[in-house]
Amino acid sequence: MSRNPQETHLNRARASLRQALSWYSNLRKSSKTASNSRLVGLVKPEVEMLTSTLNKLDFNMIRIAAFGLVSRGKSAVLNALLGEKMLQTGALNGVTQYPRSVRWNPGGKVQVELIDTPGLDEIEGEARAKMARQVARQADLILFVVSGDITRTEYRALCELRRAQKPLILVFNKIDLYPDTDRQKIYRNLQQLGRANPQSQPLQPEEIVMVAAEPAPMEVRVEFPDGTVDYEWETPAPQIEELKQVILQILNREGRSLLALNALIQARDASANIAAKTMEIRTERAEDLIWQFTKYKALAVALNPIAVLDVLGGLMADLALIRSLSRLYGLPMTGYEAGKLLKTILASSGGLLLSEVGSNLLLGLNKSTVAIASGDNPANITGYAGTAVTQAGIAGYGSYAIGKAAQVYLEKGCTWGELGSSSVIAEILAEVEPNTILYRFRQELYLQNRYSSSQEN
Ligand SMILES: Nc1nc2c(ncn2[C@@H]2O[C@H](COP(=O)(O)OP(=O)(O)OP(=O)(O)O)[C@@H](O)[C@H]2O)c(=O)[nH]1
Ligand SMILES: [Mg+2]
Repeated sequence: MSRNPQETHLNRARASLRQALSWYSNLRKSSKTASNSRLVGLVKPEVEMLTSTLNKLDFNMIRIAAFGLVSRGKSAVLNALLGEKMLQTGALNGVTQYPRSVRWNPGGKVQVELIDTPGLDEIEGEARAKMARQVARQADLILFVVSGDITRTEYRALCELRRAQKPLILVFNKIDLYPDTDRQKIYRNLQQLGRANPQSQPLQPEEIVMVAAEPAPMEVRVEFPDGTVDYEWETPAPQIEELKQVILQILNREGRSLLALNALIQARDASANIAAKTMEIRTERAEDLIWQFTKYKALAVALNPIAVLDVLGGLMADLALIRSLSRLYGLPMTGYEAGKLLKTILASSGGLLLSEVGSNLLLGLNKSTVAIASGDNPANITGYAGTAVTQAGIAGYGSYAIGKAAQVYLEKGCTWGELGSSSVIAEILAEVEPNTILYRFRQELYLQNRYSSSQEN
């Protein structure tokens, strides 16, 4: 690892995105058929997304979005961080109607963009909630703002973000409204949130920060020297310092790794979408191709009297099928997929070999000798035909299975090769230091995987 792992992560992410882009721009050049230009149109949003994500990496700008239900104080929290009232706040629900971003200079080298979003639970504002979700998807770090015990909608949104692998800080705002004991109780409840779910850890103390972004004015009793008493309204200063420190620490320790990770997650999702769209549009032609290969291979195996040539010929046909399929889809065929596929091929050739051995035992003759010896003896001819049909069936089925396996691997595995986004994500997560958001994240993923694999068993 280089002296600065964060720089390495950024460089790996850049390389991965460049590779993905070059693959998919080849798609555009590969053929000029009508279905191809339709496909290019279909995957345009993903390709554009990859391009803009790559550009963002070069700017080194970390995007932090405030996210949550209406009136929790999202805008107020961002104002408090900025130290001035740049974003409108108010008691009515739905003050913020569109996402808005402001630059924040917290000191140090990192550039930060703070993004304010509309409330998630906008009444008659499904479109606004959708906007908020889109912003959240692109953010590198989320400030999830709540102002007390959380509601079901908040809990769901929180789970959704965790599933989407979003690093977040739970900001408990408006603490000025709660007496200390209530505040501690709510804090403990928030911490236990994760526990409700067997695949989740409880939130760590560093992941929950209590603030009062825009404390309500308080009536204070003022006693004058002459004994008269008066009451005045005073607005307490915001309590935001702890949140600022937590953010600064995250930015310094892992800001660039977060940037890299987020770019890779977006690239992974974009690649998966591209693969799915490609598969969909090419299904019919792929099915034809697989069927043709299946027929030819079955025929070749049935007609070929020499056992070893059966297996070799079958193997060649399978490899050719995979190559044709990956060309048809225009999807990257990485070593990872090729390796997995090879196993499938060997298993299928194994089937062929076994049938060869099995029929030899059964008939006491191999197909080659039956062919030679059959002459004009009708019984022998039937023997030959029976063996050949079984073998051809197995070979044909093998081809079919391989064609199907190739489809699945091309679709699911296109991000797992050398420099594939999923591989680089795994690499980065394997290297993160303890006591970072990413480290906790990795534990979370580990738990999730363990949970889902125990569910499958
Ligand atoms: N008491 C108290 N009130 C707060 C605090 N922070 C914000 N508020 C008040 O809560 C209300 C909502 O604050 P906003 O910042 O507008 O909330 P928002 O989440 O941006 O709301 P929308 O944009 O409508 O979704 C305003 O009246 C704020 O004055 C706080 O720390 N304490
Ligand atoms: Mg707002």
